[in-house]
Amino acid sequence: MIESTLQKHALTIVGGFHPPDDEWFTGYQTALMIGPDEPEFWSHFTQQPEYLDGLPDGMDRFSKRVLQQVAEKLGGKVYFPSDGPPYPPFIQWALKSSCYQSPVGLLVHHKAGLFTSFRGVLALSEFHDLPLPHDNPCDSCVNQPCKTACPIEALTPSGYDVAACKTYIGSKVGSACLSGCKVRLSCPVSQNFGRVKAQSEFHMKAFVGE
Ligand code: B12
Repeated sequence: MIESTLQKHALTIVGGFHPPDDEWFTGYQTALMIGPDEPEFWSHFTQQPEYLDGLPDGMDRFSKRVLQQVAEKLGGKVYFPSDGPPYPPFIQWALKSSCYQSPVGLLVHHKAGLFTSFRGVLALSEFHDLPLPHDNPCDSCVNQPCKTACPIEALTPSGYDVAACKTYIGSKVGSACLSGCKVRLSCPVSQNFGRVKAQSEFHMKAFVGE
């Protein structure tokens, strides 16, 4: 029922966990990490008022409207990755929910690969069964192309140089990265995920403009 409600908004359950009784989840027994349902997400989102109005943070505004409605319907609450600073610990939550740390630091997921991302986390008071766990796809990835895919070695196993990445993408020679981060694109799992190029462009433009 939850999955079909989310699918109407081109969203899906990426993973979940049964949370501890901490500052975020007191009174809630289930946490579900919600992400875009690819490849439908982009064509759906671009028909929504938050995209069409051309105002800043359209995807965050869309996520808030839709997931707040879903949370209300289910009697739960929702946290968003952009709620900050200080930011809710999405990375820690993801690591409890079928996501792993890849060789380059980014999160990796068995379906999304390095394109793993979240639109929110739903906190529900009932105990729900969780999606089945999956192995880390990097364990069976022989070539690990992500380690060497960045043309300027800004994102490698030794870390992420955000300033160098932004400067390069903003330059003429680096503008090819605007259609998608080469590291994320190099992941064999990501390549079968169906992330639309226009969506990658949207995120990379937002990233460089920050
Ligand atoms: C701030 C932030 C950033 C900052 C990081 C600043 C820094 N490193 O100094 C900037 C703007 C650079 C950034 C960039 C990106 N980010 Co970011 N980011 C966040 C955010 C909103 C908060 C992180 C935070 O400060 N947490 C609090 C601190 C205390 O915890 P922390 O674990 O130490 O946080 C660190 C990591 O999150 C890391 N980080 C954040 N993003 C990224 C991206 C990469 C490539 C790496 C290696 C590390 C990294 O930087 C944080 C500060 O050191 C999270 C959402 C969330 N609520 O967690 C998303 C998040 C981590 N980012 C995400 C994404 C998708 C990206 C991008 C890849 C997307 C894009 N194209 O815009 C880009 C990278 C560009 C690229 N190569 O494609 C995803 C996860 C991706 C993944 N598979 O792991 C998240 C969860 C957002 C989401 N909606 O799903 N991000």
